[in-house]
Amino acid sequence: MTALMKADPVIARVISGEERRETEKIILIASENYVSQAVMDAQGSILSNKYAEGYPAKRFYEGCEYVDQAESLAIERAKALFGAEHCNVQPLSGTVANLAVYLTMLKPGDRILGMNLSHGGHLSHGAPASFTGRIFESHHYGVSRETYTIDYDEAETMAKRIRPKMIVVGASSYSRIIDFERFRRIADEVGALLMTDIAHIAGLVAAGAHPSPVPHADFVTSTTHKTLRGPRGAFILCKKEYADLIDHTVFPGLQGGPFMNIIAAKAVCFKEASTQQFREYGHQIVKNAKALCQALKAKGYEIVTGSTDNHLFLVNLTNREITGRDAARALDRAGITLNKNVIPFDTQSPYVTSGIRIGTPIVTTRGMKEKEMDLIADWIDRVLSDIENETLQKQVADEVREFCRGYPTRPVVLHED
Ligand code: DSN
Repeated sequence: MTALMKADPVIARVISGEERRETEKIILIASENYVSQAVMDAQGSILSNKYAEGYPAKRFYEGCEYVDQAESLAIERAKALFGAEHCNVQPLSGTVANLAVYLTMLKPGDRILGMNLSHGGHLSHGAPASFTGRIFESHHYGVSRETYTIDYDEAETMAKRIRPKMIVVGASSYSRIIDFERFRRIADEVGALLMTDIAHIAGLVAAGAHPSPVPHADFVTSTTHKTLRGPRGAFILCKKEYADLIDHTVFPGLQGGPFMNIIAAKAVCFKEASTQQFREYGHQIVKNAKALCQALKAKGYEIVTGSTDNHLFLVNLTNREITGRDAARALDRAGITLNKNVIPFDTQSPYVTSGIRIGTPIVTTRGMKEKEMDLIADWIDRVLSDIENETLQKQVADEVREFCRGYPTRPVVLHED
């Protein structure tokens, strides 16, 4: 950062501060990850200088011979990694990717059926606060009150009653395997299209640690920066028959010039995710989530759905008489960063919440395994058992800082060719 330190020391200090935070704290935010130096090198490269509206070999600018190679590689690697017929790697974010699918296949006012945001779904799946909930007539399935797992029977009954044009499947705070095959059957029964948003679990799918929706869904959208451990951005997978339509919606429909540096970094990410080392990483994320979940359960914490099958779980703090907001703030002061989260049927507002969401992608990237999850559970429990005690929070923060020294923040990826 020598040049930046000279040119803009204030921003250089912001970046150093963030680097220290990421190094000294245990980050359990389920949607974040720490990328490799190779991904950062591509992201921070001169490819950011290039305009390349269009697609490889069909650009509106000259001089695209190198960025064409980057985009073609990203597309081919993503198709191979997920076994898909077509891939568009230009969407700048997961919400834009979802919007591109909707705008390709739906008209304003069409009915969509997605997972309830407060049960673990996503804003862009038709939530009232999102434009997707305003443009379309959106309906929501959710989880059962008894098990807190997706109520597939309810989803089927709703689909038969509502006859949606598209069923949207995917979640940002749901801890169990999603049965994509069952949703395909429901979609077929009512003649609906099926879109699955695997932003959270894409890395697990790539690693074979969660079933893939690709054989079942008409469209699969995802971000690249969560469990997949790539740059911030997104992509769309679809059947060949929709390829031209999707590409045309992304550009020129929704976006202008694609970020070619980010597309190159996506190519690096897809290459890294196709290694045996990444497959082991994906499985270890799940083992760590299960271990942390069990350790907290053994200390009397109530886990939504009782356990986890993926990279995250929710803790219901109602029986501890603390809110998610207070728990998340106290833990952050103690060097453990996570987010407050509504639990299904929560009586608290989304700003307060009754729960916290815990995810293991980052601690796994740093090389932590099951035994470290026990230590993390102990620190969480000590802080939450005496939530007003700021001296204790400082003491835990010191212990966490010391502990974190042993775990690097950059994954060292062994490329296999
Ligand atoms: N904001 C992301 C998350 O934390 O789950 C979803 O987009």
